[in-house]
Amino acid sequence: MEISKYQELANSIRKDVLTLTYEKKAGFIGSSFSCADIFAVLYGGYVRLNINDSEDESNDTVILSKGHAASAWYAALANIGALSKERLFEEFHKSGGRLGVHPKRNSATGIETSTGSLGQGLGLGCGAALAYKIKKQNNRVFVILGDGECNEGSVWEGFMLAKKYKLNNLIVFIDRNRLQSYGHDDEVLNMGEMKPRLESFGFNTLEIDGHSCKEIDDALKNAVNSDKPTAIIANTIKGKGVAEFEDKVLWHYKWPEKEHYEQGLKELKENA
Ligand SMILES: Cc1ncc(C[n+]2csc(CCOP(=O)(O)OP(=O)(O)O)c2C)c(N)n1
Repeated sequence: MEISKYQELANSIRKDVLTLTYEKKAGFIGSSFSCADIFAVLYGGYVRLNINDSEDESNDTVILSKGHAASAWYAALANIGALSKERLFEEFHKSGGRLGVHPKRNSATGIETSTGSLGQGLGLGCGAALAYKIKKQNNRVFVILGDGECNEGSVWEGFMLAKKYKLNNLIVFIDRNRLQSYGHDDEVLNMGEMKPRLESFGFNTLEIDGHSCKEIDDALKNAVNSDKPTAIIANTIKGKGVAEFEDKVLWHYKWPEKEHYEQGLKELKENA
């Protein structure tokens, strides 16, 4: 896909997330905007998914380990036709519905793993990648981690395991927005320089601007040809795309009011 198409897709994802969080008064807008460009390039160009068959053996596995950003995942799936927009807007955060604020296994085509409790996704991803190796299938596994999530020890067990089993079919994004739910990294628990750490864990490690679709695309081109597991440190801004939401701890939790919604749509339209 052309870079401009990825950018259009990212913009549509943000618009849908904005509308969802405004209408439903639910979801995590800052966290979802942070990884919108990553989702756009993944689904625009790399994830092999039969949108008509969630059981298709050739489907790749995507795990949103920072599960609270599910609205961005649903919006990405809706924008590639794997989930209808009607269902997206009808069922998100609806009592009895399956499109929860955190992703639930088998709730939509392409969602194989429930997440929400941080620190679980990489271990699950390693298991899936190892299973594909054992079954001699060439499917890939994409895991999206939060950087605050990387404070969890279980994440580092996953990084160790990936090297041991030579999981070059595993591609991990770290959404490095340096803001968690209670403050910035340096106020909570700073991960410091992640690149040398990940290299020392045996990863093909790339560091990019996580809002540049071109850099995300280049990193994925590199990753799919790597003989090692790949970690992509994507430097991002939480809430990226609407000035009011950017890099503010409040917008981890807050839902847009009418004025934020209208201003947000205006800015997203201007950037389209
Ligand atoms: C095990 C666990 N502990 C705490 C939480 C509550 N929680 C939800 S989001 C969040 C912050 C996550 O920060 P980060 O991983 O940096 O993701 P971001 O939203 O900034 O992209 C926390 C602590 C959780 N979901 N799971």
